[in-house]
Formats: sequence, structure tokens, C-alpha cells
Amino acid sequence: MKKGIMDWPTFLGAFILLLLVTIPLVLFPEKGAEYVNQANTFVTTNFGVLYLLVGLGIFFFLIYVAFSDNGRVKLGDAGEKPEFNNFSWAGMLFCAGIGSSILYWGTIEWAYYYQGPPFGVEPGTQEAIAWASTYGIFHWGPIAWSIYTLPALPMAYFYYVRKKPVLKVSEATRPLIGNLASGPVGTAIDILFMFGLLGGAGTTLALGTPMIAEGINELTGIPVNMVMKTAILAIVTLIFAISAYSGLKKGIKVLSDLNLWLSIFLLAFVFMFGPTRFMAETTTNSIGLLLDNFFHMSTWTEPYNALGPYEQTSFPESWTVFYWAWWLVYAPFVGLFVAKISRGRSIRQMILGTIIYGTIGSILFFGIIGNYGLHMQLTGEFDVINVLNEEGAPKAIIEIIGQLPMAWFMIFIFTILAIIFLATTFDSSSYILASVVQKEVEDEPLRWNRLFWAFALCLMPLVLMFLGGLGTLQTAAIVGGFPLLFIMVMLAWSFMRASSEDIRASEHYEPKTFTLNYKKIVQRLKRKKKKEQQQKGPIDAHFEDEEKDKDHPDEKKD
Ligand code: NM2
Repeated sequence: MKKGIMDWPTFLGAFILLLLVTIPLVLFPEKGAEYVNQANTFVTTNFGVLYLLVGLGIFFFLIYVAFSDNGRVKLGDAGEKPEFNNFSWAGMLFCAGIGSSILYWGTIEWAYYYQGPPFGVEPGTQEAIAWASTYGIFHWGPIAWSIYTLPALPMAYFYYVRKKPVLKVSEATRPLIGNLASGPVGTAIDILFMFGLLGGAGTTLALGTPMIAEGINELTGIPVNMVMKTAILAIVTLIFAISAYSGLKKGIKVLSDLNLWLSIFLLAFVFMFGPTRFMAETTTNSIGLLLDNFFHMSTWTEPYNALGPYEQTSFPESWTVFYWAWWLVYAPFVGLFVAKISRGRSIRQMILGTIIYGTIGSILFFGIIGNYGLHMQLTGEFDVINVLNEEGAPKAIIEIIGQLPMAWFMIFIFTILAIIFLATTFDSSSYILASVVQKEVEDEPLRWNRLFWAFALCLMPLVLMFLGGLGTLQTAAIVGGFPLLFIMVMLAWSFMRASSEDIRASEHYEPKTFTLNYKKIVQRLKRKKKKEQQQKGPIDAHFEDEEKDKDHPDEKKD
């Protein structure tokens, strides 16, 4: 092992913070939950607007960068080809950024909107149904993926263009804060990011585990209890620890590929054996509704209703703001990961690829599995809402899958997929946590370090799970991620500053503007048209032409 490669202040800082938060929550679960909830109410009611604005701002910023000179910069050396092909790249990107939560929310999110629709719509009405199948796509759509992409810009830029072998959030803010990045300020940024990620991962695990437990219960009859949930966690941890230990190319890529194929199988199966036409029509309809209302949805704060100001359903706070916060805490991690796998691509490719592939993936999940459940609800084939309200979301989710042909087998596939999804999210997280606590990452972070974070990553979520109550978990993620709002702005700024500086100073910089000579263009078009007319003319003319060609074979060359 190279000496001095570890960044101990960050390592210990993050670990101690983790313990400082976890231990009191274990000792005083109720008081702990109360405090966390208070903090949450404070943040979401007072700063909800900020989340929405930052979300939309990031989206616009990325579109701008993608089509600016900064977006044309390649991540790597001239002639370098992308390290991974598009399929693997998109797959890894999706599996790192998306976890088992998409199986959870993709299947059931509509049922919540159906009962508690946005915009003051009556629950259960036609309008509520339309929003029910649209809002999920929005919360997992272009803005969400933009939040993920932003941190990848500075990180990939510094890693592959400026060739700094440091995969750290603080390093990405160096152009802005200068040498402060190497001191306590930088350490604080890294620790905040690590803490946010642990909170976000807690939410993921707390959602995924009961769902997997319900699946196993349906398959084997073993009752769902704490022992089973702990066993599931142990298995997931084992899988991702092995994968994290084997590294990026072996472990993580293999799991992601498997994940991708299983997802494709599941989606194709549901699409074929479910109400295909309904799913296709509803998804298409939702895409239109989303495009029509994109700005409405992304800025809806519900400032008042007929009853007066602040008389709210709290839809924006509990959904959109919560989601943006959740994507935000994962963002630097996914950003680092996207950066790491994007060698050889241009910044524009990286931006558009992440937003487009990511959104398409989300649309497929919500459009297929979500609308499958919605269809059963509407036809009365299966009362999803009743099961949801009586027995909870995990049960409702597994029951929806259980309505498919070959139910046992499909629940099996779904459960395995959830386990692998959870493992891929966690192995890439521990890979990145390990990278952040090293001063340098030559090729991969150290093995023992990767393993350490693989296990540490389970500690807080496990505790939070025992604490119970999804509310507390969502809350932890939101509160933990609040400072990231500002770090995101810093990241954007840093990237622009550094890349613009380099572009200006570069000899190779050739702005691809060109002049157009319209006169010549018109002449050329005329000539082309004439030629085409000659070629496509009436049959006789065609033969005549051929005759001519025979007589004057050279003419063709002109
Ligand atoms: N996001 C995408 O739990 C997971 O699936 C990982 C969740 C942020 C909502 C990420």
C-alpha cells in the first residue's frame, strides 16, 4: 500500500458523524424521530421553494452547457475511444443511480397520487388518474436526472481533462474556493456529502428491505419479521461487499449487466402479458401531459387554495421537494460514478446521455409496471388501493406482480431483481465513499477501504429501519442533504470557471462557427434539383439519358 494515500480527517470525520447521529437515535428512538421531524418541517416548509428553483435551474444550466463550447470538450485524450460501449454505459449509469426504489415507487406511486392528487383535483376522478400516471415520470424524469448529472461535470473534467487523480467533491470546488479545498472547508464539504449519501441510502434500504421481505414471504411462506429483514440485509451486504471488493470492471459491471437484463425481461414480460394497449396509450398520454405541464409541475408550490394561504395538501413538500432532496443526496455520488465511467466521451454526450437514457428508463418502469397496476384498479380486476391502505405498500406491490401469469416465477424474478438493484446501488456507493476518503485514486480505491464503507453503509440504514416509520427516514435524507443545495451551485460554477479558462487558453480551440454564402447555396440547390429532375423524369427521359450515357460515357463524370 502506498503510504499516505488515505485522507484520515475525512475518513474519521465522516465515520464519527455517522456514529454521532446513529447512537442517539438508537438510544432515544422516539425523541430522535421527533427532532428529525421538526428539522424536516423547518427545511421543507421554509426552503421548499429553493429546492424547486435549484432543480429547474440545474436543468436549464445543463441544457445550456450541452450546447455550448464547454460541452464539446472531450473527457480524455485525443483519439481516445469511450471506455465502455453505450449499452454498458447506460446500464451502469442507470443501475448506479437507480436502486430498488424504482421497483417500489414504479409499481405503487400512482396509487398515492390517485388518492391524493395535486392541483386541488378531486381524488379518484379522471383528472386524478391522468396525474397519477404522469407525476411518477416527472419525479423520476429530466429534472431528477439533471440533478444527478451536474456533479459529474466538474468531477469528470478534473479527472480526465486536468488529470487530477482525486475523486472528491471538495476537489471539484477547488477552482472556486482555491486552497481552502485542501483544508477544513474541503473536508467539511466531503463529510456533508458522505452524510447525505448515508441518509439517502437509508431511505433506499428502508424501502427495499420490506418489499424484498414481502416477496420472500409470498414465495416461501416464511413470515415477515425483523429476523427475516436482518437476514435480507446481511445477504445484500454480502453480495455488494463481494462486488465492491472485486472492483468496478468485474463486480459492479457484472451485477449491472445482470440487473439490466433482468429489468428488460421483467418489463418486456409485463408489457406483453399485461394490457399492452392500455400501457402504451397511457404512457404516451402521460408524456404529453408532462410536456404540457412541465413548468407548472416544476414550480408548483401550492402557496394558497380556496381556504386561504398555506391551507395545503402538502403535496409539493411531501413529493416533489422530498424527491429533489433525495436525488440531491445521491447526486455527488452518482456524479462521481458517471464521471468515472465516462472516459472518452464528450461532456455533451455525458449530459444528454444521462438525462435521456435515465428518463427513458424511468418512463419504461413507470409506464409499464405502474400502468399495469392502474389498469387492474380501473377495471376492478384487483383492488390495489384497498390492499395498499389495509396492508401497506410492500404487500400491494408484491400482490400486483402476483397478478401476472406464472405468478410465482415473476415474483421470484422481481425479488431477485430488487436484491441485485439494492446491491448495485450500494456497491457503487461504497466504491465512491472509499474514493472520497483517499487523497488519490490511481485506478481504484483501496480494497479494505471499499469493504469498510460497504459495511458502514449498512449501519445507519439498519438503525433507521429498526427505528421504524418511513417518515423519519425520508426526513433524515432531506435534512442531511440540505447543504448540498449550495454545494451544487458551487459545483456548477467551478466547472464553468475551470473549463472556460482552459478553453480560452487552449491553442486547439476552434470555435465551430462558419459562414454561409447564401448565393452559392441557392445556385447549388438549383443545380441539384435539375440533376434530380433529369434522373427521376418520365421513363422515356430516363431511357434517353441512358442512351446518352452510352454514347458519351464521359459525361457522367461531370
Ligand atoms: N432516487 C433515484 O433508492 C434508489 O433507488 C436509489 C433513489 C434518488 C429516488 C436512488
